[in-house]
Amino acid sequence: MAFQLPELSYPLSALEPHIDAQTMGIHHGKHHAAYVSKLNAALSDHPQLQNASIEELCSNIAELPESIRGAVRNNGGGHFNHSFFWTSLSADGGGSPSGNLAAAIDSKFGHFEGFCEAFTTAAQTRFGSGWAWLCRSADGSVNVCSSANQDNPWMAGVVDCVGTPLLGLDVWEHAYYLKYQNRRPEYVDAFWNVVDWAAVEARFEEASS
Ligand code: MN3
Repeated sequence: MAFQLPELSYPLSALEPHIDAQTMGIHHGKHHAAYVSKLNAALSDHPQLQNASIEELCSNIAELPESIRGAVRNNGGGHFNHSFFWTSLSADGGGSPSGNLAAAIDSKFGHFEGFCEAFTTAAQTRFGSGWAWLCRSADGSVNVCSSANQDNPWMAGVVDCVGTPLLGLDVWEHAYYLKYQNRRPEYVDAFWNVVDWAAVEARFEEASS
């Protein structure tokens, strides 16, 4: 089939104690896997769409046949978002960014702590299920936003987020409930310890080139 569940580049327990192995196993092996299989099912009668990248599918949601638009929005969004999330995290993560990304963050938010505060607010105030994002705008500046469900910043015109996603945080309960139950703020605090800033900086540089 067109899309496949990507392997994690680290063991399920790598992000302990911040994100626990049981959550990682279910999140990747069950939730993400289900988005991939439902996306493939939605595209099964549309071979011309099976060679598109997941970013292209997300970017063209509004042009997709109506019969599969909702399924691709939810499950294609879910596939992109989770693939992106896994590669935003590292056992050696945490700290803060450097270089051009750090400069863009300082320019927008005053300092790194100002960015963390804005991102945390976006994550905490997203009602129900969704994602918080750091994006790069076309002018090279960065911004923070959040999206509902499995929407993402590639879905221009469909969501309020603007730009190329650099960092995303899953705030669905399935991402934290086993360890943190209803305590989303503790999960968001823990997330900062596993952010792979080298990966986020590389995305910023790629979007800038
Ligand atoms: Mn999730």
